[in-house]
Amino acid sequence: MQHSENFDAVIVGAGFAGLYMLHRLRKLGFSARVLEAGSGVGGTWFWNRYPGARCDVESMEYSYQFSDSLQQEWEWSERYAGQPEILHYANHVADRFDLRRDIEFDTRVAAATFDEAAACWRIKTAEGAELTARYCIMATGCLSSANVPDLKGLDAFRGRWYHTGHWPHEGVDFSGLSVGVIGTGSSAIQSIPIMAEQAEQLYVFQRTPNYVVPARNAPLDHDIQQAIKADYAGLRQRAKQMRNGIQYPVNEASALEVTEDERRRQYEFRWARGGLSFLGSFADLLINKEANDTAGEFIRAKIRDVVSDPAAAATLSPQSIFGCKRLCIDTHYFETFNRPNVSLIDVNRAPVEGVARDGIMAGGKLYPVDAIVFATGFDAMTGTLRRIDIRGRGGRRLAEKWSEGPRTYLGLMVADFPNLFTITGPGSPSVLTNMLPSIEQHVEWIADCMLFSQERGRGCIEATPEAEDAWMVHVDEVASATLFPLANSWYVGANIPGKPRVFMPYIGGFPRYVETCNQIAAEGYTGFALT
Ligand code: N01
Repeated sequence: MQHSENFDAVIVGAGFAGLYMLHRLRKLGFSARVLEAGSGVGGTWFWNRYPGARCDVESMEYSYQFSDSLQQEWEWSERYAGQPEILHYANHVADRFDLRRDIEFDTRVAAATFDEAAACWRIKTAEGAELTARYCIMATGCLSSANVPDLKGLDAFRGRWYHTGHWPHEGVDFSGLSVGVIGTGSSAIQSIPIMAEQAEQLYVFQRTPNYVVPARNAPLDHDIQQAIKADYAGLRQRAKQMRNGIQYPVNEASALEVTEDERRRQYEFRWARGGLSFLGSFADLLINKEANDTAGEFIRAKIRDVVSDPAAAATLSPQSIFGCKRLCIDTHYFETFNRPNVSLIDVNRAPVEGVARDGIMAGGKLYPVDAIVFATGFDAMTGTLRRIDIRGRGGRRLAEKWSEGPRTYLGLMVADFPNLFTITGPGSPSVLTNMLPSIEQHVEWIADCMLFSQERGRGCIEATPEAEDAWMVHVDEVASATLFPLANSWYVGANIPGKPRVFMPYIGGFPRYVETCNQIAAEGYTGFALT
């Protein structure tokens, strides 16, 4: 890359958000350059190559809709696409729309500084290049900064260790090895059954058990796929009416107003159907604790049915609020704990003390392992943005502004940071929705906003502090009307020691959010100032 190149926009990240942003801006005649830390496109699907990595949103919905020919021509092979297939799709999109020529790979953005005099962003890469751009668009993803616990002794460990979010591209063969997995979130729940088949011995270190429903993954029948494609617009439209942007039947009844038989029938129906539609079993599951408990107890009974050792079943049974952490979907997760080569360690009873040369120390005991897998998640939503040295007006640092938790207007812009956009930023529905439609909605809104600003003299557009304050109050209000903030989830930063406890995504629902964004744009970008 040449030094001091100048663009209308620099886009950080070549995942699904960055790819579409580039395509959209190009079509509107903006010059844009994407900077990507990895050596290929795909973002989360480029990095998360752990065994069993798969999307929990069905393939026909976890895909772009901006191009009808793209969605008509692409054939998905399974109900839920696996990581290799999604990465293949991202590469197909990059080639089909000739995106690579404007993407700089192996380039990590270290700093972005707003130059007030020149009204542009100066973006510095870790490799020493500098670019200037009127707009800086963060397409950095919500789950892209790995959280590796600071374990004493890890440096001296004689084996190899891995994080699920930075899995070696050549894969890992655990055959004949003793392996320790730390964490039991979505990534662990997908990878543990596969690692258990390979490894000689698998130790699973669990801090918090999770609610898990079966995925019921299966090959995607060609005729079913064709039938969906015949009315793809209809499916997309129905999905957009859903709170989380994913289409499934929602039962409007209260879990407490039906008979016990009817309640069980409804849960069994969802359990057999598989996937996230379990969340649609009853209308009050996520707002009424008593209703919520009925779903929790249904899943705990399923765990007791599957796991033959009652003590292990009890340890695997979550007591937390159902659905207020990301619901996990599995293929044979609980069954795996019936295998003779799998041991479950409850770190609440036997805290992990550190890593010794030959294994993991927990509860005063050495668990001998040849490899450690950290399935310990991410510094979600804010981690990546805070790690880049972003400075706005008056040299104000974003990390400092967000020291008590993220503050944005609509999850799209931050007051004092003109012409800086965050795709699916905190304060937007993002991780509570199907990410693909949320990304598309943001990309299109941002592109329109840039056009609006340009047509009025190519100045700066920025969120006003008042609009940001009011939006933050609203984000907090809608979250407080649900049970979500009560759960110790990464939505509130509970997984990262010292992270301020703030419910970060917007939980008012995708349709309401989209309507708000559209209305604000139609009114001439209320709450934004052209400067
Ligand atoms: O991470 P997580 P993930 N000592 O944060 C534990 C998406 N995703 O990578 O719950 C011991 O969920 C931690 O314990 P606790 C999806 O949105 C989607 O699995 O904090 N344990 C937890 O058990 C998902 O929600 C898909 O008490 C420690 C685990 O590590 C998000 O990514 C697949 C620990 C981390 O779970 C993140 O999922 C995969 C410590 N020091 C991911 N620190 C699908 O689409 C953390 N833990 C299916």
